[in-house]
Amino acid sequence: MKLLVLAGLLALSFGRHDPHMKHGRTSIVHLFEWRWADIAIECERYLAPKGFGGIQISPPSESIVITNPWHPWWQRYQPISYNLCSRSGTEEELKDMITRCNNVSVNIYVDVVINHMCGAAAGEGNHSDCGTYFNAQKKDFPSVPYSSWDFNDGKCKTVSGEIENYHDIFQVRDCQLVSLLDLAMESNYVRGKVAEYMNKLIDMGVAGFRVDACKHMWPGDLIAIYDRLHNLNTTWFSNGSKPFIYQEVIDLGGEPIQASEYTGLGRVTEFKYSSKLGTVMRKWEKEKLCYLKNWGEGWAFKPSDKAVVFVDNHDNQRGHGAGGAAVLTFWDARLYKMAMGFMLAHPYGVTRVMSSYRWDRRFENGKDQNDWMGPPSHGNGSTKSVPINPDSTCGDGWVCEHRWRQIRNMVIFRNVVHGQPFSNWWDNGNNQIAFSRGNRGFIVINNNDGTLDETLDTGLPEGTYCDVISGDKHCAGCSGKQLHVDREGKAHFYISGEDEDPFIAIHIDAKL
Ligand code: QV4
Ligand code: CA
Repeated sequence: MKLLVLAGLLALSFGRHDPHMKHGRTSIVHLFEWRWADIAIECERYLAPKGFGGIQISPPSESIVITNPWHPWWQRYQPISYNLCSRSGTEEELKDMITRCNNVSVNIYVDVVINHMCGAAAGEGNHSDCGTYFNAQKKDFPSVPYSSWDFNDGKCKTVSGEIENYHDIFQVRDCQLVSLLDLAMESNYVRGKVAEYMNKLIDMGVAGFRVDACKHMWPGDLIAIYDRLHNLNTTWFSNGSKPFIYQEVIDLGGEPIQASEYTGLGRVTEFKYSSKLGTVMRKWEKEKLCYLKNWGEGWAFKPSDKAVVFVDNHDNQRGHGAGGAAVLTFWDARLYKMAMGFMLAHPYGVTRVMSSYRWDRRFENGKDQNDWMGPPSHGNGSTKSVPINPDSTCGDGWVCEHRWRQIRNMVIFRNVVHGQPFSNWWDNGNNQIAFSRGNRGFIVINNNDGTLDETLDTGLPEGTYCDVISGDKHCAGCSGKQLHVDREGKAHFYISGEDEDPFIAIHIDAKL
């Protein structure tokens, strides 16, 4: 009987693990805090031609507006209604973006904040993105509508009403996460409102969701909501496609709530990946690149087909959430590019590329005092658009890691080698490694101080290849290094330990 129920649950949830990417594309880019109008044009002019499969967008729901500190990025994680009106734009602009991105086969995945509404202390004086009335002190959100009935306070047993102890699973699910009003998700009414919000987005054409704060919601409540979701819009997706679901569960071990409780429902964000890869690249805790040989499940990660992976995310790149100081970001560009190169070459998981903005980082007592700073903005707090420089990088404080040649070309590499096995591993017992993906792509990384000077088995067919890290293949030429693979599949690699980018990647589509 139990087995039958389990089998039924598995069958029901099957399909939510598939990101539905088109044309063999494989990666998501998180365009953190971008405006919808900028995303629409980025799909057409850059993401589609460069083979990006989808975008994670910032929460589109109307949120509180905080002015002290000044319009922090995290105000968007405090919804006050499910109106599609936010700092990134209006519902019309959102709709236009979804349509235009879908028309060039770039999927949209929406960050949905459904565990809670805004902070409990917000009263009459607080404002919202689009002027909708709310009063958090009275638990009054008339535009959903939610009222005091719809929150968890009765159930939470801590004195403060907040989560005080992550070892008590009831607190973690039923109490307030940093004072955010916690929704009572066992309620049929709340489930209905959340599903209505998500279904509206599905009908508009989105391909799935990054579900925020899943550790703080009971898996059973999430199943009840997911089961109410529509199939994807058939204008762009095949009949019967279920929305892709990836759930934010920070599980670095050591807590009773585990990501595996959620992997039957959809994918989960594998945070161990981010924190461990940073540790290895930095050579902390005696880690070495050669230990990456069994990267993936061998490192106690969730099964590959249940995971979404990333080098950094919008929280841990600024010390929020978890992952710690090891996490690599654009601030450590040299190691970051190597880590991204490794992630995108390695077969594990669905990969997500972070695209950030710069802020005035200011460390005091080991903490960034400005970790709250919102995106590049005008004086009134509205978000600036993303200007593109003649060299195709972004201006005005937008970092656009996804446009860095080394990262963009590895996104393409991943598409080219999709489905190919991890093979031809080589290491020097230290911080020099290499591997192929079947006979379609090969990467060599030198994270030693010394030189790498080796002849290696690449698994690739004979020919001359363009290194997509140091340059690009155009027409018949190559603006970077060239590598010669002989009849046996061997090639000679030389990488100085001092190179700005001490790694080389070649693939079948970059053959000259
Ligand atoms: C503060 C105090 C409270 C106090 C309250 C008084 O912390 O103890 O009672 O003031 O008003 C912000 C502030 C936080 C403030 C809170 C409520 O940082 O100081 O409480 O608002 O007003 C983001 C930010 C949070 C931010 C939140 C809401 O990271 O700092 O809180 O947005 O604006 C855990 C979770 C995981 C979570 C991670 C950050 O398991 O789910 O923490 N990650 C996701 C998102 C993240 C987001 C949230 C969840 C919440 O990725 O970006 O938090 O939606 O590990
Ligand atoms: Ca909760």
